[in-house]
Amino acid sequence: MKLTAVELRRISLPLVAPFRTSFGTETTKDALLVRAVTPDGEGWGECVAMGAPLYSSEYIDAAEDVVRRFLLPRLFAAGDVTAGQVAHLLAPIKGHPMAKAALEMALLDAELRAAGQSLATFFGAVRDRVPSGVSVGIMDTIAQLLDVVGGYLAEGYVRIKLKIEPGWDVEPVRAVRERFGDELLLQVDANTAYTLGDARRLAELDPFGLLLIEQPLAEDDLRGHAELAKRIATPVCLDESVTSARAAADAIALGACQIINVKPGRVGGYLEARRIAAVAAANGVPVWCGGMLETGIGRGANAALAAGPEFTLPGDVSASGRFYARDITEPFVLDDGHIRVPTGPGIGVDVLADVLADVTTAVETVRG
Ligand code: OSB
Ligand code: MG
Repeated sequence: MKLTAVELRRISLPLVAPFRTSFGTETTKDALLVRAVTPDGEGWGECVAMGAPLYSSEYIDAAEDVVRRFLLPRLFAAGDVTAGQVAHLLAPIKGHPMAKAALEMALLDAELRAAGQSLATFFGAVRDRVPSGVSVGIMDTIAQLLDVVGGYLAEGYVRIKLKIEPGWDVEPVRAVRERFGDELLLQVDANTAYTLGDARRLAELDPFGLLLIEQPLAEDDLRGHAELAKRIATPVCLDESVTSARAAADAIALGACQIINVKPGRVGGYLEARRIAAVAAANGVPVWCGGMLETGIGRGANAALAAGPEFTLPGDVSASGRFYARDITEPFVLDDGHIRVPTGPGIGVDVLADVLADVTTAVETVRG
């Protein structure tokens, strides 16, 4: 496809409640949307970089800058470009996977829309709805946590993930297990907040039968995760560390993870995310689809990814209402604890022009 122009749009959406993790508290979601314009139609991409480089080294202003100054010129210079070529064309630019992912996503959406094929079909989806888990932030009190978890369970979420950090780990897990029982699918996510020296503390989670502990140690600490995995009974799942299919293969070979959280933005796009799922499946490692507080655009694409055969665990693909009172697409809603996978061409969601206009803080069109 010939990329004629790309619209770069910044939006700001208020969150329904603050979302606190070990790395910070979010109250609004700022996102960079990219709209690829081609003679054969348009496509949307969402950059999941956050406002500050706290989850990973990327942040939204840097993503926009690298898109404008370094990535788009290479795509425009390529003439005809397919989504499958984007990663290769952009590889000389180091890093910035979330920025690259947004561009690849927009081209993939445009291609599939033009071809009349859904992203889910393209990914080889084996289900038309995906089980929905929810990521629960760190709270001020255990009582508040129990209220919030109870509310999500009443809504129908099939799996609960508690954000943890030193000082908010064993007690909240114990309280949730005591209140909601041993059958509840429960896991925790530390976002790198621990060190190997905390192994004994983390082993205190063993009796609670957690599905997994996500990214307890630093992003670059594969050896530490492998050692930790020997010292605790809870399966270790990696998020931040899995930056590519090669990193996934390394982590598996080292024994650093028994489960992988696949996030397209973190690994440079949905195509690399599919390769990670393939590497994991070939090694018998279960995967699930993570989230980055996506708007309906990224949420729809994540639902399609999670419909792939390798995604055997419930992911962080929640209803839009988990984060947003008003989304920029028709909201994804819970249907008996599941999210329906879009069936329309491309990502299969339509952007609501009036909402989009309301939440836009800046927009610019870059021409090739
Ligand atoms: O570590 O999975 C994470 C949100 C932002 C950054 C990192 C993470 C998260 C979540 C929320 O846990 C997932 C979601 O529902 O979008
Ligand atoms: Mg995580």
